[in-house]
Amino acid sequence: EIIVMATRNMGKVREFRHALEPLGKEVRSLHEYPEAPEVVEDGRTFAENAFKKAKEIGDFLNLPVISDDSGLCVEMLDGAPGIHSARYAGEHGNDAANNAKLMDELMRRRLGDDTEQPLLSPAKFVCALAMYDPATGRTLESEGQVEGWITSETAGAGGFGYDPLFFVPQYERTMAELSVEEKQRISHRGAALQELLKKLNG
Ligand code: ITT
Ligand code: NA
Repeated sequence: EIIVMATRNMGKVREFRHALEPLGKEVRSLHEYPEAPEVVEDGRTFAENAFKKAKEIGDFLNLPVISDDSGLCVEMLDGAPGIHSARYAGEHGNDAANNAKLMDELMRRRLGDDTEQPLLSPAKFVCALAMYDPATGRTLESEGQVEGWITSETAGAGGFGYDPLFFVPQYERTMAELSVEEKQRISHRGAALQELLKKLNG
């Protein structure tokens, strides 16, 4: 069975493949549908943006799709970058620039603070998923979160996005130091996907 993920983010696609292929699903992304439109993400929440992506892409392709809208919320930055995570530094999907900007903002807040704490701020990743079938008009939605800390030094080469700066207390490593399997077990995306599959099958 084919599942179309309404995303162009290959980091996300890798994680969905890892979770869904063992269930006998073939995961396609928008790289296989280059004619699909660019969806304007002007919602106020992850869930609104996820729904918008699923609806517009599903109606365009006339296929059932799942979309993912996700991001990083940093406590000391009042929840930023949040729904703007993909273009925090200005250029969409430039992970290196986004990570540099995050360090910059947190270091600015730390000025005058003489402690040399490697853990700079509590933070969480959030993932909203929406599954939409244009044949029935039916939508299923789910959301997952994972809490951790932003560290002052990047570590690891796995994952994508802010993973090298996101310290996971449970593993005492950054998200980028985890295998896909380990990340899946504790991540916002893993949790959201489990919830979506439960709704789909129950
Ligand atoms: P699509 O809209 O095509 O799915 P996108 O990358 O633009 O791709 P989003 O608008 O949902 O997707 O932005 C998600 C951003 O949040 C992503 O680019 C990362 O910077 C960050 N992010 C989300 N999940 C993450 C994860 O598991 N690890 C690290 N960073 C993540
Ligand atoms: Na978004």
